[in-house]
Amino acid sequence: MSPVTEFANRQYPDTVVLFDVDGTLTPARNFVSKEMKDTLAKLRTKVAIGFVGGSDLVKQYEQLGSTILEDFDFCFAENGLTAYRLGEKLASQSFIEWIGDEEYNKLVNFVLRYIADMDIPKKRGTFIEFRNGMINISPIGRNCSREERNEFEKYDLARGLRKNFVEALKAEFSHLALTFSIGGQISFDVFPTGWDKTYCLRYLKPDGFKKIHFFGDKTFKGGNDYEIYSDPSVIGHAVTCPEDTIRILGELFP
Ligand code: M1P
Repeated sequence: MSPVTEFANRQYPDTVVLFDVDGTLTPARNFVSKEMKDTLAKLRTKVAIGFVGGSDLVKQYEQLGSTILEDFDFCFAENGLTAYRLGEKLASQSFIEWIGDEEYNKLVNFVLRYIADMDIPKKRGTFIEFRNGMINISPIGRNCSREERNEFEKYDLARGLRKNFVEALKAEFSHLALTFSIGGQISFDVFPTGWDKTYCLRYLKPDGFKKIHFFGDKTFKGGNDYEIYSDPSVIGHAVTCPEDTIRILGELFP
């Protein structure tokens, strides 16, 4: 079946709407609401839909539900470095193959030393999460509790801990084309420059969509939605929360 036919039953077959996850479809690292699920199901009768999150697929299953591969036409985890179209996995690249073990080890050693020297009230576990298309670094550690996560976010906002960490990494690894992106509450992502959310756009090309909408909450410069939001081929929508997403969708696709 040709790609065009696969979306021909939608009201606007040449349109795809992509969503960031945290802060756009769900509250940060939290669950999707019934209202959002119903809104997306209705939207899918009109256009093709997809999500593009910085997190890995496991977290997106947790937040968006166990049927994401059936509920979305396109599922893009880790900015699209893990990609599915109509439930089928698409070919991808990997961070470790790109960077190589030698440089990767230097990066890990620097990060762990830096965190060891950080004077912060709480440290938990999983300071580096190794993913397919990126690594995720968290000074408090990814397996902190929700309460600890909220506390850390406030503590960091007042002190710029992650900002300084990123500056130190940029200086130390200036010979590598790496991007450091603060997309959530307790961590930042590290990936090759160009492997931001615009990476997923290559997977939309074969379907020949004429309109690509993107909704995100971190659309400001330095936010992890900035590049895709400002891409010339994309119609960007900046939102403040999931309710805002629903409101704008209601105006665009009544
Ligand atoms: O989707 C935004 C970010 O969500 C998580 O961030 P944090 O745990 O810091 O709130 C992470 O999965 C991160 O990779 C992702 O960019």
